[in-house]
Amino acid sequence: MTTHAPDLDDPTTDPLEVARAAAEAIAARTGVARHDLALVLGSGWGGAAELLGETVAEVPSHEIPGFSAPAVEGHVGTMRSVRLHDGERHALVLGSRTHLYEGRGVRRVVHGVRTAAAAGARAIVLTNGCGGLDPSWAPGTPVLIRDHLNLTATSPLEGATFVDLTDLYAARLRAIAHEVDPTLAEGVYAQFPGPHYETPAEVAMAGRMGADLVGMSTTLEAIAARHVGLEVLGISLVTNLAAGVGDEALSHAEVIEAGQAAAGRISRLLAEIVGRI
Ligand code: 8IG
Repeated sequence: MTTHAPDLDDPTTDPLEVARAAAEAIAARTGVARHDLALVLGSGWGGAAELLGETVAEVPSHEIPGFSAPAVEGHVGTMRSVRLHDGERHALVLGSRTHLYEGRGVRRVVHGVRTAAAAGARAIVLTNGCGGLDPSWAPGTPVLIRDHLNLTATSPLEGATFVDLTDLYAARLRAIAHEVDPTLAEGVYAQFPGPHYETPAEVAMAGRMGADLVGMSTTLEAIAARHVGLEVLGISLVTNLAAGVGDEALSHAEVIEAGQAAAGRISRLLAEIVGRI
């Protein structure tokens, strides 16, 4: 608990006002007045920010207005300010996210993204762990998000807020990622509400609709990011074959293992991409 920030759950509160309060608290707590870009670390990505630069401050997220404590094992409930290797820019690393399935409302789900923009970020890297539909993507394969299917039946935007989502996942940033790793695959990410995994029939449906990846995050955050003018890069870590694609049952232990196995590759990938953004 910190300040007298407005209540995010009060429908008469402007969520961007809470984001500004959060950004002020972050500046005060980290001593970094302005963050140039932000990253959200999803399942399996916990250690992937280690090579970005030097951590100059670390703050428990729930001490910043509008943020709540993480609910998922393998997620880290802290945010960090990292000075990048150029010695000038700073990245705000959000070590956890609020998922839609937590039932705390869409405003909480996208609060980190809005806060990043209020803190000065121009670009955001959204990472996640997900299921893959392509059987050639072994657990531990990173895949660039080219586009998405928002299957949550909701939006982070309220009222008549019409936002163009053409090129939501910025072609400029995807080109940088391909430069760093020419072998990176691209795919369409479908967000389901969760928290259960899909049935095999639902995975088959998603595939016919154009999905290559299935998960429980990212699309609402990407929409909110575009709304506040952030450039968006999305990277999924395939931690398991989606239900019915392989023969194995899905488990959260498998998710954590795949993240650990891929740690070196995805850490280098993130650091090199961020260095060029
Ligand atoms: I990690 O197979 C992870 N998150 N919806 N389906 C969905 N979310 C996921 C999956 C998956 N794996």
